[in-house]
Amino acid sequence: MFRKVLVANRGEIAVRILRALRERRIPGVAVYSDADRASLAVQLADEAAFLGPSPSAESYLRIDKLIAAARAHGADAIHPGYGFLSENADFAAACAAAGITFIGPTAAAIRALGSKTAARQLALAAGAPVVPGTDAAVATFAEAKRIASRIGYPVMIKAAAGGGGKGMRVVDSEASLEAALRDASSEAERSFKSAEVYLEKALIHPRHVEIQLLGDNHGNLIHLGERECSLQRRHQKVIEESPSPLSALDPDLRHRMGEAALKIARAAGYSNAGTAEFLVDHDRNFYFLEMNTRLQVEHPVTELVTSLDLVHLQLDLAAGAPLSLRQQDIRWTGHAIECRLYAEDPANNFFPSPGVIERLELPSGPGVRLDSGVYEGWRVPLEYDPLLAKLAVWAPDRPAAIARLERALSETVILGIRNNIHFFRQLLADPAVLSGDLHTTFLNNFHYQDPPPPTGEALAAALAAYQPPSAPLPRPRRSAWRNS
Ligand code: MV4
Repeated sequence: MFRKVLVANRGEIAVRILRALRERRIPGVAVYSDADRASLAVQLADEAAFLGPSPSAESYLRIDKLIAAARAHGADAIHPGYGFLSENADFAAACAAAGITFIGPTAAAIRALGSKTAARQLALAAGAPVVPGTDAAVATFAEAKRIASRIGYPVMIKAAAGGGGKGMRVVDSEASLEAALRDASSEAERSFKSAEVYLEKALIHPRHVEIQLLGDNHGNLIHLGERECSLQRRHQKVIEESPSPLSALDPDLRHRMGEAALKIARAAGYSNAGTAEFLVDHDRNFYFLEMNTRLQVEHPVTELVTSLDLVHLQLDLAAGAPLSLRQQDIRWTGHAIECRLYAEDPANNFFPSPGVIERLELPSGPGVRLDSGVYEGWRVPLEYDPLLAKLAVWAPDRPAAIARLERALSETVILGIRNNIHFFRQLLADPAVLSGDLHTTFLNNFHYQDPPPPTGEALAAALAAYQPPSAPLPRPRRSAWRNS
């Protein structure tokens, strides 16, 4: 096992990984930028390394500084978390070159899956279903026209180097194909420094279902079932759950998607944790979209239904241990749902709302799991994604899980910054969400309303209960989990 592990990330995921390291009695090194000097991760870590100024480009995205910090602290492995450099093949390669274990797949596997067209070809060759479309980037308008009329409109133009919706266009008819190709291609060039685009048949109101994978360095691969992530806003996931409500209708779906995901992972020589993303249509046909070569934000819902710890498993696998679990050992129990608590203003187009958390009451009780990266008095920096915490619940079935999540949200208080708690409370009351009839464009037509201000008795009670925050910052540094 590793001597010491550097966590090349920030926020709740850095805390999540440091917790696993502490449980393994492996010293953990946090990293921080100027804005994160007093972060929860820094407080909880055994050691901490300063990276530089707050902008990510000068701190969390600097491969050279991260490798130097790992060396200086004697870390023999780096966990990249999600986002930042987690899917950067050059970072994985730089770690390997420095004799540091990158806790994730090999640089070669990351590279092979990084191009969406290459990943499509790999899936096709492996016999997994992909959306009808082109096998490679389209070179000319004439070619695009031919392919589009073969697969039928509407078609979707996507960036080969993309992902996450950038450079994507839906085209309803040939008349708008040429302009859309030009737009998508120049957006792709600007965003990914590659103008390559390809075509797929556009699915109408698809669901987004993904399969969690685990592989060792000895060719063994298993899947841990699915997560449904159809509730998204502008390609940002809002709620994730496992199992997918579809599994209730079609118990065999998990098995078939799992097998498809495993074929793709085998073909890519995949190891460690990863996720195969699929679109699912109204007839429950599924199509491979892309592979995420990292631990995902929503991994807790899989952990809750499988009773496994993905970060512990990542550590074992990265250290070279053979998979300790066989596919037939995996059992799924109950239902888990997660929502992402953000410093953002749902009444103002979800605009980020950085600032000081004046008061923080987080929920607990049966079946509640909180992965938080913040504390009362913490200033949410404006430089990064304003995710505060993930609230995940487990219950025996989906209705009970939704009720539990509502209960937990009702216990949650975040003052000082705008946040999306009330948005979730409204969303969970929506009949479509309650019935599980979800799709990726659902939130385009969901209209949030701020709650009315409290009046009368409620206001009087709130005022009576209110205690102004007592000079909160900075909180005394915790000495490695012992409360000071
Ligand atoms: C699609 C699609 C419909 N048809 N592809 C969006 C992000 C990128 N990873 C793939 N995306 C989509 N690809 C075809 N052929 C609809 C989407 C899509 C979507 C996918 C997953 C989650 C949320 C989404 C929201 C809008 C569109």
